[in-house]
Formats: sequence, C-alpha cells, structure tokens
Amino acid sequence: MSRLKTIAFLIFIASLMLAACSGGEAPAEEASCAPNCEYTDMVFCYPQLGAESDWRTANTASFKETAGDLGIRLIFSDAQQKQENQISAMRSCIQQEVDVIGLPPVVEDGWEAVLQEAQDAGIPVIIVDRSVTADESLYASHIGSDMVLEGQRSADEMNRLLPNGGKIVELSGTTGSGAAVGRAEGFRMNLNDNIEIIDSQTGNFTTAEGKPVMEAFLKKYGDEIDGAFIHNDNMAIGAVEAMKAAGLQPGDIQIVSVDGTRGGFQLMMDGWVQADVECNPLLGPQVYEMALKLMNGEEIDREVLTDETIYYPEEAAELLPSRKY
Ligand code: GYE
Repeated sequence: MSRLKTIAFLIFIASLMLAACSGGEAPAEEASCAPNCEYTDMVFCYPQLGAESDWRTANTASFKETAGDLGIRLIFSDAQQKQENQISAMRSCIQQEVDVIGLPPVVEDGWEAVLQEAQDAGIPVIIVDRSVTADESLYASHIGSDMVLEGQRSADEMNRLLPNGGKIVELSGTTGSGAAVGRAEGFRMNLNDNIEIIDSQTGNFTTAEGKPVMEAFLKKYGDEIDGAFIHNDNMAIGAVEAMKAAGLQPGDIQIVSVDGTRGGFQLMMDGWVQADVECNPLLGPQVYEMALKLMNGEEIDREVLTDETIYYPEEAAELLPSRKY
C-alpha cells in the first residue's frame, strides 16, 4: 500500500470508530451567541402536561416566575393530560426554532418520533419531572425526582404504621406515567410480606377522580381496609372526603401520601395522613441553568435527581406557614 493509501485507510477507520462512539447522535446545534449566551438570549419551550394537581400548579409557577426573573422568553402550553397535545406543542416549538425544550412527559412511552424530530432540528430536550422510556441518546438529560425511591420510602412508612401487617389499597397516579410506575414499583420492593395490597386503581392524580375511587374501595371492602398508599396529596384530599362521607374517623385507615403540598400538610394536621413523602416541583431554576449550559455547549449531567425528604404530622403545623406550595 502506498503511503497516501495507508493514510486514507487510517482516516476511514478513525471516522468509522468515531461514528460508532457517538451512537449516531446528532449534536445539538450551538446557539449563535455561544459560548457567551445569557438568559436573555434564551427562548425556552415548556409544553406542560396539565394542571391536575397543586404539585403541577407549583411546577408551572416555578417555570413562569423564574423565566420572568431571568428574562427568558418562555413558550408555555397546557396539554390537559393528553400526550397528543404535548406532542403537537413540541412540534410547534420545533418549528419556531426555540433554543431548548423542557418536556414533562405525561406518560413514559411514545416519545421517540418527536424527540428524534427535535434532535434533527438541533434542539436539545431536557426531560423534566417524570421519565420517558425512549433511548437516552434522544435527549440531553433528565431532571426530576427518583420516583422509585419515593415508593420505597412510602412502603417503609406503611411498614412502620402497620407493624402487625394488614390489608391496604393503592390509589395510583396516571396510568403509564413515570411517577405512578416508579412509585408502584418502589412501594412493592420494600413492602413487608404481611401487608397485602388488596386493590389498586388510578385516580389520575386529581382530587375529583380520587374521591370516587376511595368511595368504591369503601363500598367493596368496608372496614377490611387498614391502610392506603395514595400517589399524591390531591387524590388524598378526595379520598378523605369519601372517608368522611362514609363516617370514618382520622386514623381508621393509615394513609401514606406523596408530594408534601399545603393540602397534604393540612391533612396531616387534621390526623388523616400519617406520612407525606416529599416530591419537589420547584424545578425551574435548575432546568434553566442546564438549558443555558446546553446553549453554550458546556458539559451537563445526564441525570439530576432532586434531594427530598419525608414529612410527619408532628412537624406539619410548624412547617405549613413556610411551605411555598
Ligand atoms: O406527584 C403529582 C402530579 O409527576 C411528580 O404529578 C409528578 C406528579 C405529582 O400530578 O401531584
């Protein structure tokens, strides 16, 4: 082989290796202001999934208020818990050539096509809050809670509340959502063998749908129910309404809920909820910081999990006034 041919061959092999390493990932286009982009240069798209809970309202406020404070142009929409609405909102943002998209996916599956479209357009996507099942190469990062850990923590609390075992019901979040799937999985991982989940139904994370689900449980199982794992505080509010209507007293059913909203704190103060596992919705500042780094072509973490705790009735009254949501 002549020297020239050898060099050409080596270049060919090197380019093959490079392509293999990058996994076919199209790099996000750097913004024209890079590497000195500022928040005031940013157009950020947030196709919010809905307004189903107080958690969601606080999450929306966090994105809107922080955008206002930092001078970011926010393109916001509300998909009313419908994936197809979120997908068309994303497509509209891609068409408008936004700098970064933050996607809080209503369900885990079915995002491949639109994520690919964003990638082809050079627009990085940060998955916010719930997770997706799409391949990691299709998005820049995920910032949100560890839903499996929240489920595990909830089970630890239920184990503590029912030391001699018992029968419990589960009021699950939106079917197929990362939050409901993760919490259900983590809960089953840690739950003691002597505690039996006798039924599990979705209340879609809303107060309005949580109430009839608990009503039906009470009708079907009566006083067989020792405990309830409820995937968010808004459904717990609905469930407690049903329990009150059925003549139950606080503590008749041991309740573990998730979120840590003001409504959840009030339920703890009134004796209805025995533990509230925190899920923090105030993700705006963190997500925008990462979005700016992406615009400037800086390194980012592929997964950022929120640091969270568990709240108890004893501290609820003291903490309630300082709660932001
Ligand atoms: O727990 C619930 C909301 O995805 C973590 O969605 C979020 C959940 C939250 O509707 O209240």
